[in-house]
Amino acid sequence: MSPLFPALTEALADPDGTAAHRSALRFGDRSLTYGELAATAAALASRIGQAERIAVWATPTLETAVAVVAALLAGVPAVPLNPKSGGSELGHIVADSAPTLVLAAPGDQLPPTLAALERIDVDIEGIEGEGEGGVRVPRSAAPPAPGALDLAPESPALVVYTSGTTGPPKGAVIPRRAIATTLDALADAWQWTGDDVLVHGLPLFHVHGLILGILGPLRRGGSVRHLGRFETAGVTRELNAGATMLFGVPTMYHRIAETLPDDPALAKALARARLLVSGSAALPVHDHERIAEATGRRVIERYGMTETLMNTSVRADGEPRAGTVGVPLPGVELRLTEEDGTTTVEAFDGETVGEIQVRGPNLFTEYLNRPDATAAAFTADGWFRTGDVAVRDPDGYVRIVGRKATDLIKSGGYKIGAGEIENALLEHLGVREAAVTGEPDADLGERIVAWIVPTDPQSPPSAGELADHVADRLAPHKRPRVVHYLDALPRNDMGKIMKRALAHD
Ligand code: MCA
Ligand code: AMP
Repeated sequence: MSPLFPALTEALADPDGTAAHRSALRFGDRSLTYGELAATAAALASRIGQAERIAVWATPTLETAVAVVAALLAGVPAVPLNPKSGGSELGHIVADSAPTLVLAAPGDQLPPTLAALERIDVDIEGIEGEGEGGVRVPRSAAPPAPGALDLAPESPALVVYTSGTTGPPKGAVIPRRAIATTLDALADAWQWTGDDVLVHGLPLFHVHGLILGILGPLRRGGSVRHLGRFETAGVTRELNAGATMLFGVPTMYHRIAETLPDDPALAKALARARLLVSGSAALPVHDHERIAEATGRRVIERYGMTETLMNTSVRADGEPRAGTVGVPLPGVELRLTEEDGTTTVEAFDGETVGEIQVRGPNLFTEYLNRPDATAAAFTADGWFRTGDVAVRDPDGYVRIVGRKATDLIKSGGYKIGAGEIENALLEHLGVREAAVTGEPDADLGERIVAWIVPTDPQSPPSAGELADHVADRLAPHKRPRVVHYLDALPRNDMGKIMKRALAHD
């Protein structure tokens, strides 16, 4: 397989060449050229050595990007950890993925769950600089292990944890082949080149922010400017300072749409961008239209999943169409199937619904330690069942209209399983019974709603207490935003909770 990052390989081979001086990563006022990134990551890669698997404390910082690149150079699979993960979620991920060491920025406080792991600090200050624009020389650059840049395509690159409907998150094992394939398919669809400068403020422990948002520009030999946290002012600043592309989840574009009427500078900046891309959840047509009206630019959507990386996209040279996720990317086979999961829907009529199933080199290999779940995710003939339900327009554009599992909630672009929140709520002594649903939310897409039967109806735990309880155990984005108190949950004759009855209360 050719190297994952040709520009890094070139910079390693010729540290004084032009490629080495190109900008690679910038987070706030800290940045690295390809030469600096190659040297820093190579030095770190040599310290990772032969570890079987490593964890990365994935704060939205330069250190995280360097750590992941180092792991890829070393050929060691990396598990990005959400630094806001609560105790039980982190405990599960660490026990399941069994990393031998953790990479973190110097000074980061790591929780006790990680205390048993060897820690390596990602030392970017080890680069001594001549200041802005000058040539900086790493103190301890060591060449990567021979062949490390050229590993077997099937070898695992990342293990990314993703929620299911019940139980704790599962680790999707993503091979190098899938990363290279998906990024090259996006390059084709978006005419994405090394001249592009991407801006975003996405978290770095998921596919969107990490694989598309960091590894994407690096594979192209281009650069990325990360905002640290999403803010419309940062988007304006970077697009005015040469950024050409913006990636975001619908919540971010919704906030942009809300801000635009009072912020002409933001409208002007967005109008200059080459490409505005939304993904991870559906961007409502109303937000599409507000942005188009204020900026003259159309946001394009792409559709992906942790297990499949990217499946479809509106192409840069295609017709943007709000409410659709475009056409299958090069190399991706996509079909719709009927309820039985195997009979294919042949219609391209914008009406006939079916489950999206995909096949192709963009897919993950397996769920770590979960052969049962891996087997269940594929049909007998090797198609991955996405669980997303869609129709296809006559020209092949895919329109997602829903999903099979009502117990999966997409909030702020994060996929969240109702079951894991219910389990966390049930660990609260004041909770006798719990059910969790998602309801529409203009900002988050869906908000998490908890339906609680308190142990003591006279003194139920407050909504804030339950939100904190979930945030502490799982992660803040999984906390319920609304809590309803009931005397009993509606159940059918089999004793199963009838969530549809709840949602319509
Ligand atoms: C509030 N906070 C709390 C609590 N209440 N913390 C602890 N306990 C509490 N009870 C804190 C939060 O941690 C947060 O802190 C702040 O208050 C605001 O909270 P929240 O409203 O939840 O966050 P937000 O600022 O509104 O976040 C919106 C967001 C975020 C920025 C859009 O949802 C986001 O980054 N989403 C991206 C998700 C994503 O990347 N998904 C891709 C999955 P603080 O402000 O300090 O954080 S990959 C995927 O889906 C596929 C492959 C694909 O297609 O892309
Ligand atoms: P995750 O498992 O967090 O990777 O989320 C994957 C899911 O996000 C998909 O199965 C879809 O339901 C949803 N998704 C991603 N992109 C889009 C999009 N552009 N429109 C609608 N849903 C999307």
